[in-house]
Amino acid sequence: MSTQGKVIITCAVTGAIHTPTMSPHLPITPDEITEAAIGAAEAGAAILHLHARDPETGKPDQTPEAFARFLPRIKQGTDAAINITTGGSPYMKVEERVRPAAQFKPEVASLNMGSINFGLYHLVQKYDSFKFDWEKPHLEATKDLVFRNSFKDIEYILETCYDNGTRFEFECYDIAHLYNLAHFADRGLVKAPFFVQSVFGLLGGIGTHPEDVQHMKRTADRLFGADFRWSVLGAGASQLRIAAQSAALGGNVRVGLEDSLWAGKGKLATSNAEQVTMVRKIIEGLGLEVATPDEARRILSLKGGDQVGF
Ligand code: KMH
Ligand code: ZN
Repeated sequence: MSTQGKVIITCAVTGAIHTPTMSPHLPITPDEITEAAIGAAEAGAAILHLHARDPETGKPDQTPEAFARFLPRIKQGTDAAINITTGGSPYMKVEERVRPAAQFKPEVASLNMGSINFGLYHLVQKYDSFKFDWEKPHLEATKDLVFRNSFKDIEYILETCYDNGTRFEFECYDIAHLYNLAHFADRGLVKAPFFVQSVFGLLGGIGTHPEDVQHMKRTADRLFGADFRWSVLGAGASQLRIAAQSAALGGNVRVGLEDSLWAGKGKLATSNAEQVTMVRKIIEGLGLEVATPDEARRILSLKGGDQVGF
C-alpha cells in the first residue's frame, strides 16, 4: 500500500511548557496522561510524544519510574508509536533527560538539535495567581535560561540510544539546527530518513510567519533531499495555521497540549483528541489522508511496537 499523500499526526499530550494553572485540561496524573494519549490515538494520532509529570504538583518529572506509570497502559490501549522525550524540561541535565528513553527503548525519542533561549517568562503576566508554588518561578527563571543541547549533549543521547533501534524526532527550532543535523549525518551518527520536527513560535526560536515555515522547508530540502520526512509544530495560537501550511506542502503535523492549549481564539482545548480532530479535518479537507500507525512506521522506518522495552 502506498503511503503517498498520507499525513502523520503526532500528538504531544502534556510536555513541560505549560503549567497546571494554565488549563484544567492539561493531563497531569498517569491516568490523565494515559486517557489523553489513547484518546488522541483514537482521533487519528499515529505517534504519541510523551512527557511525565509529578501527579501531585504537575511539575515535569523525568524519572523512568514516572514514565513506567503510563507507558505499558498506553501500549496496551493503542497501536500508535510511542515517542519518549529526551528534552524533558529545559532545566534538566542531559544525563537525566535521556534516562527514560534509554531504559524503555521506544520506537521514537525526541532529540533537540541545538541550544536556544527558551522563554516562558512572558506568560506569567496572564495569570493573577498560580495553583502551585513552583509554577511562577519556573516560568520567570526562563528569562535567564539556555536550553542546553551542545554537540556533546546531542552525541551523548545518540550514543546512549544507539543499540536500541530507537529513531529520532529531530526537533529543530531554527535554521541552524538543520545544519547541526546535517553535521551529524555527515559524521554517520544519524540514519535517514530523518524525521525533522520544525518548531515555530517559541520565544527564542524561529517565528511563525509563512516565510519562516517556507525557509525551514527549503533549507531542509536543500540539505537532505529525499532523506527526510518533514513535520511541523506551531506553538500557541499558530498551531493549526502552521499545520495547514505543512500539510499543503506535503509535510506532517504535530498538535497537542504540550505546545498549544487552544482550540480556537480564546477557547481552551478540552482534550488532546479535540486538537487531533481539528487537524484531521484540515488534512482531509485538503484531500489528503491521515496516516495509520503502521503507515507512519513505514514512512519513518520505525522498528515496530513489539520491539520496545516496556
Ligand atoms: N515542546 C517542544 C517545543 C522535547 O520533548 O524534546 C519541545 C519538545 C522538547 O518537545
Ligand atoms: Zn516534548
